[in-house]
Amino acid sequence: MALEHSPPPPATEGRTGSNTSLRGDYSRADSDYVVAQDWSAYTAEEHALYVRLFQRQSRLVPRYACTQFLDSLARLDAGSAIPRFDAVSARLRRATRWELVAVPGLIPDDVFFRHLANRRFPVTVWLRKPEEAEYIVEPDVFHDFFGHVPLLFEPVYADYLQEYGRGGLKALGQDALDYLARLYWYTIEFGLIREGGHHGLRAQGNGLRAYGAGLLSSSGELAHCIDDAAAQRTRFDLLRIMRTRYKIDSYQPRYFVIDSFEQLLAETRPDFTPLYAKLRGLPEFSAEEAAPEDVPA
Ligand code: HBI
Ligand code: FE
Repeated sequence: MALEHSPPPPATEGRTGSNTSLRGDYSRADSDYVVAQDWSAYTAEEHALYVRLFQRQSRLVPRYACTQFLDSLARLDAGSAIPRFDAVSARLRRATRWELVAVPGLIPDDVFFRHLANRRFPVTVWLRKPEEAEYIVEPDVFHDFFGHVPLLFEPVYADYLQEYGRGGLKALGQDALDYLARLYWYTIEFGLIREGGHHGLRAQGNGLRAYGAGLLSSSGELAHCIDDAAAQRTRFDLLRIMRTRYKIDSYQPRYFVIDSFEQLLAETRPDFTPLYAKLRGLPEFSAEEAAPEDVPA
């Protein structure tokens, strides 16, 4: 079934602004907002820009990205052109039973969650313009592919993302989307991990690494989140995260740090219903505000 109009902007806080129109072509999307990638329609200029973005980030990630991301990226060998989603899907299915689906851009929350709950990751088909090389608001193919896809090869992370999708579907029925969207933001998009655990020190740095896609695909924030002393880094705390608003138009003032993907998965498996009930009685934090119980990470 073809849609006749663009989707309603997802109802998460600020993710797509208010009613600003989305940039993709939704006219050919099916009822799950899936489109054909139409790989042959990318221009030589688009492939060249993608390669430029890929090379820029590839120089940064060895210092700043988590080990699992680096291992997957090396094996993906996806830096010579905009990747063909079908080819990557075939490999993903074998590795973690995930696959990629092509989408026109941001899609409604319920559709997005249903894809994740079924181990399908929506990847935007279009690429940013050259003048947006440094910064873009909506996700494009570079953000979605470079930032999100490598970790789908990591079995525990892959399970976490599916659990997140299931949780999202539940949250919609409980009027708890704002809480759950913050978990997405502070883990899947802007999460940090302390490799070797909070008590162990690694030879280089402190083992502090990025695993969030918004960081991994960013030219500036990737170094900032690890190196800048002004960035606040707080130990992962589900309740604290769900109480914390976020910024979409600047670097994050605060990052939450996990010890392992196992920790993330274990904390996300339980039913959040009691947590949501508790949250409704608690005040929220602004993005920059510190809480007395914060544990520095
Ligand atoms: N659509 N394509 C796409 N990518 C997203 O990250 C996305 C979305 N729709 C909704 C959505 N995210 C939110 O529900 C989450 O950020 C919570
Ligand atoms: Fe993203």
